Amino acid sequence: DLQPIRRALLSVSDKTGLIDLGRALEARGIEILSTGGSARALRDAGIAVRDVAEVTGFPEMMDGRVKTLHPMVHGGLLALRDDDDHKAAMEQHGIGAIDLLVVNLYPFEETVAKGADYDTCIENIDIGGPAMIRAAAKNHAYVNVIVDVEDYHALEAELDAHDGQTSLAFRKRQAQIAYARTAAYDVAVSTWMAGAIDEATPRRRAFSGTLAQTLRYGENPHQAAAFYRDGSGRPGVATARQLQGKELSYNNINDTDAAFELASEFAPADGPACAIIKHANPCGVATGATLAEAYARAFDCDRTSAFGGIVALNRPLDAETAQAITEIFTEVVIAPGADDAARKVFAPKKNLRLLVTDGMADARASGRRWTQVSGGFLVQDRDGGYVEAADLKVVTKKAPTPEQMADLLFAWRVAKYVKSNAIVYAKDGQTVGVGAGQMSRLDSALIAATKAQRMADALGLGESPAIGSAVASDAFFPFPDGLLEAAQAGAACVIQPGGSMRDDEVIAAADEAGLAMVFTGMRHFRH
Ligand code: 93A
Repeated sequence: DLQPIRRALLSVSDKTGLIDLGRALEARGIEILSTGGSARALRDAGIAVRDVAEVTGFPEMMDGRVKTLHPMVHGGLLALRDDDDHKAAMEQHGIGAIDLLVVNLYPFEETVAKGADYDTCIENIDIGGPAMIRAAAKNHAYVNVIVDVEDYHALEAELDAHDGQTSLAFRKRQAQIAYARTAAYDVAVSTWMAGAIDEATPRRRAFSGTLAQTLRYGENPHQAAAFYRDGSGRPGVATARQLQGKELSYNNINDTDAAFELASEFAPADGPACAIIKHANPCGVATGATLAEAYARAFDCDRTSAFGGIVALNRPLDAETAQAITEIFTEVVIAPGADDAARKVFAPKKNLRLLVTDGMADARASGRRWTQVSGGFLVQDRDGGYVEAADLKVVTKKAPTPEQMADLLFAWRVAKYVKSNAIVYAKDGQTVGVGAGQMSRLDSALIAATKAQRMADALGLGESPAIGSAVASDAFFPFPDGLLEAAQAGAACVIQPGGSMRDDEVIAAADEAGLAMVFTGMRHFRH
């Protein structure tokens, strides 16, 4: 299974680590072939290199579009070393075996991310690189292929371990990585093209990811799991830096995502906001004059459920907020930064995970979300839906006051992140009762009212905070019952999409109960 390396071809866009690798190969007496820029870099460092152009007998041409696409290269990568026909062909055409291929591709993904124009993106589609990678990976019985700078050291360690040779197991693993790379590369190209031609539902669609972390287990301990990055670079749990705490679990990641996305609904410029998530649902969301106040108010909504929760903030964590958070058991805190004083407060809490992001996510950004079903998957635009006061239609005799309008919009934004059927009571920029995930909207309304009563009991309030509150429903009330339950709980105003066959009945019930009600014309199902 061991194969020696006598000749290598190095062709890399990212020159990181190239010189060290070149030296290590040269020291082993390996002949090095290389393309234009890579050859120059190696030569400048005093490493002996042969130009691929000399091997092929063709100059690099057409702006480099054709440099390695030649039988002298591909024959050297693909030939079966032990096959008489292949050996004869190599001899007849003077093709030398290439035992090691080190390639990293034109930076297509980075070029797109930089917002480059169409032609620049096209020019950054690497053709020769993937062709060589796929050829070398196919012939892994003999050939090594390395596509990640990260794996240069692994290659050197492998050569050290096997007296200058590589094992089949190593070559196979690298071949698998190589095909994942070329596949992901083409996914990036295809996804970019779908965007460029403005096609949301292309006939064929591919996804790819890069391993961020293998997880100890999935949703339950008997399920294996891993966490992948999609390469979009969007601020969030996948790209956050973990500053302290235990390894994130599958459920942590899922909940942290929900928490951060919800906190991102509140622009930092509009003031501090905090969301606390349990089992992917908000158990408290609030704004405040300070971040610590926002946290305290979010916590007050449902102190019981907040235990072991995930906290997301829309501003960098400060010491006062950090102090308050450490007073109960919290799994994860995610924020767009944390100052030194806050980090000091957290430091002794070894298990508490602190994640910092590069800013907040754009709540209205486009993008796609996908979910698997047996035998397929569903793809949809992410829910970037957003309403402002001007979009709302008052449908009752009573119109909401400006304060009520603010609470309606607040409750609505939170409801978007509550599993359907979602009912959210809110007052003064604070959730006071959340009903999530019930099969009947009436049950969600009842649960939210019960939660509000529990909040009153826990805080020793004289009356339910739902009294005088705004209530949001993620989808229309199909019957007046859910709405009447909200009125019964004390809600003074209602925000809901409208659009039910019985809207007239629901509006009449609202008028009768003395409620102000607005329609958004937009639904926020979340399943
Ligand atoms: O333009 S290409 O698609 N045509 C080729 O024949 C080719 N061969 C290698 N791009 C090609 N490459 C790529 O050039 C490699 O994948 C690598 O990313 C880059 C290295 O070029 P240089 O050594 O000139 O910096």
